[in-house]
Amino acid sequence: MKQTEELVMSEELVMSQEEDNISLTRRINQLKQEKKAVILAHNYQRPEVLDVADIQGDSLELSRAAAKTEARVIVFCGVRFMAETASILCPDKAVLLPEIEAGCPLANYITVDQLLAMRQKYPDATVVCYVNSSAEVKAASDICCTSANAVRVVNSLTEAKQVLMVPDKNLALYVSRHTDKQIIPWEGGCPAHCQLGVEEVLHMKVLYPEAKFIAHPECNPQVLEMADCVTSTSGMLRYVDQCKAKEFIVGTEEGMAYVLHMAFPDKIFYRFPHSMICQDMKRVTLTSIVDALGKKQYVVNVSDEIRKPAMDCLSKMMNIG
Ligand code: CIZ
Repeated sequence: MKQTEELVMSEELVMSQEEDNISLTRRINQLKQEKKAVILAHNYQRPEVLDVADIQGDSLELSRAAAKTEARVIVFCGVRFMAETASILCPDKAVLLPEIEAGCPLANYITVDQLLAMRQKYPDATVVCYVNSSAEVKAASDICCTSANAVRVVNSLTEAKQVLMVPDKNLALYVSRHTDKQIIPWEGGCPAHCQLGVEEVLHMKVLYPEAKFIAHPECNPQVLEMADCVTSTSGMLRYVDQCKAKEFIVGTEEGMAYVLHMAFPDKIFYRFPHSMICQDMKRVTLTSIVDALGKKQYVVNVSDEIRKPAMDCLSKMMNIG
């Protein structure tokens, strides 16, 4: 096939994809009204999914939005632990996860039995679980944290000398540099963040010497040492807003570059070429949202037995902020 023919074909494909997205978006908006639903989307979702969301943000912001909403149905465009969190906070609402297989490899690093065994090994330790954990693990922990408030949460534990942090080792190591408490990390990590290496960061810094490097605390410690700012996705939005720089290298899941671009169209955001992609986050599509609303699927429930202690763990965090 000649190059011009190929170009025409790919332009046609893009146009037909755009038309599909317009009609799917229309359908989603209709269904949303009919079902009195709200759509929440995590910052790592696909651009077209972020575009149909009523609220986008990080886990903490979305948890707060879920707790406040008047809607009867919450469509959670994210991964399972996020929908579980919304269900724990809003037991009287139907929480839908559009893709049943959207899980979190980081959350899967620890089971409740492993956590209980660690509690026996360190009976004096306070257990802080990252929000990327199952409802059962939250129920067996003392307090939850997100990447936005992890340091604040740990430092709020005035009585605790020893803190067991699960399941993200890099986040735990990052917190240990900002507290005088003894942190015991769990050996878990986010595959998308852990794959980012020093060499790739150096390469980008050489290509874009004026750019600030912003990195998520789920990245490896050596990578974090190279960052101008280490923060959560909501923290990245605040940092870029306050920073005079015009260019940024984005050290987190690649979806965040789109969120930053939409918020600051005058600034430039570089993704890593071997992108940091969370395949689970990308499972949700406009079609799966239409199906979620139309067929009321997939309902995420948390049993009362788990919900009560998990709620306790989440409320303690939310009271800290
Ligand atoms: O807290 C979250 O939502 C996660 C998983 C990352 C971030 O920093 O937004």
